[in-house]
Amino acid sequence: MLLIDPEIIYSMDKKDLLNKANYYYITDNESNISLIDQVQIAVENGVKVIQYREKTKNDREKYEDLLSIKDICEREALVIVNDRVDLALAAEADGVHLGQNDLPPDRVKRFAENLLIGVSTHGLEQAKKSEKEADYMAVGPIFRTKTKEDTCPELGIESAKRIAESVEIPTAAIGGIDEDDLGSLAEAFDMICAISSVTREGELSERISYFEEKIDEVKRR
Ligand code: 3NM
Repeated sequence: MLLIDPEIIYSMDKKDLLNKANYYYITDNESNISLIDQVQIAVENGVKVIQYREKTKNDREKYEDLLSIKDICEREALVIVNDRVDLALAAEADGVHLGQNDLPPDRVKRFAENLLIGVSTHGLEQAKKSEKEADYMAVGPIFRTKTKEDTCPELGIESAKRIAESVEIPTAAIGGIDEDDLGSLAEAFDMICAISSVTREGELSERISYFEEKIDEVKRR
């Protein structure tokens, strides 16, 4: 009998979820809804990838949040930890998302081989490099964002789309995106991430399901 290591099967499931993802949800401290409730609402509305981004809590609180988030996601959505490889490993999350000043992705892959690795990229050169080292990449900022400080210059839609079309791994557009941009961006990007225009405007479940469905509709065309 051929026995397949459950870790290998799970890693196939992870890639499968990544490939199905449309709207990429990042938790928002500035929402009036708790992070855990945000995740619950996102998963109920079909989101397949959740990034835990939390800048105020201590490590123990973050670890405990991650355990709760994993329970909610239960293999229906990926749990990706922003920046912190140690927290991702401790909580047995699905992946880690690394910025250009975080640990190098090729190094992380060597000691954390089961983690999916996402990388933030801000131009073509970084994207071409990350393509060889990461499982997916974010490309941004597309527009000016108020959510993150010290971002790189805005890429604009056309230049960001050219970057997405020139790499082979899944891509997520990020930075200042609202619903008017979904039609154009989803022609080139696999995933779209918008924080403030979803979490701080209107009813969260309606906003998420609108983004999820709109991106899916454009990708199916
Ligand atoms: N990373 P909003 S822009 C977390 O360019 C993050 O890498 C960015 O938030 C990058 O949708 C950004 O509210 C914030 O503009 C995105």
